[in-house]
This record gives sequence, C-alpha cells and structure tokens, in this order.
Amino acid sequence: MRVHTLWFPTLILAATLAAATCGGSSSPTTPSPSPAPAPSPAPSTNTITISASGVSPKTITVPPGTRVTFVNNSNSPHDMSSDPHPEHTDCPEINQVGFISAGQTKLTGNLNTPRTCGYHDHNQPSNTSLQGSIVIQ
Ligand SMILES: [Cu+2]
Repeated sequence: MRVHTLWFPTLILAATLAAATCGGSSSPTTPSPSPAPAPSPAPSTNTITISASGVSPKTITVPPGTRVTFVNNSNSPHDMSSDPHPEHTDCPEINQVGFISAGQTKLTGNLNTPRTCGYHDHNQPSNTSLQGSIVIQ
C-alpha cells in the first residue's frame, strides 16, 4: 500500500515535466508583435534655441498668427534675420528678433501669412548651423 501512495504523485510530476518540456521545444519562434515605431512628430514648439552648435529645431511649423520665440543659449550674440540675405524681405516679422545677446530671449512679430520663412544670422550669413525655417500653416 505504501508504494502505491508514493508512485501516484511521482507519475503526475513526471507527466507534468514531459508536457512542459514538449511545449517548450515546440514553442513558436515567430517574433512577438512589436509595436510599429511611433512616427516622430514634427516638433510642436514655438521656440527656437540658439546654442553653440546652432539653431534647434532647424524647422518648426506654427499656425498663422504665431509669434516665435528665439532663445540665445550660446555665449555669443547673434543677429537673426529673415531670408534672403542681405535684403531680409521675405518675412519682415523675423527681423524683429534681430540682434540678440547671449542669454537673451526675443520674439518675432505675428507670423500671419501661410508660407515658409527662412532665417539666418546676418553676421554669419554662410553659417548653415545658424539657418532654419519657420513654416506657417
Ligand atoms: Cu542677412
């Protein structure tokens, strides 16, 4: 009698192990469905930061009527002006930023007209790191 009472749970354990082993070896190798990488949205900001490495973000999109903020976090003054250089006639609202000291924050005028406004540092007109675009739409 004692042998029987010991064998019964041992058999169940053995069967359980076999099932687990079998299931493990035949587990599907299909990759788990990973979520599609989220499309990086266009930066939703009204602020352009100037650092030692240039302007960031290079392109922003804002609705008509927006005033864009320029923050000079670099150690140098800049002179932010509308394209084209040197006339600055495309988006005169950007010329309101103009000379901006290190640490200073300045605003454009109201960008009311849907269009793309390029800008540059008037003192470094060929420095592409200090060039960017404001898309008004
Ligand atoms: Cu210029």
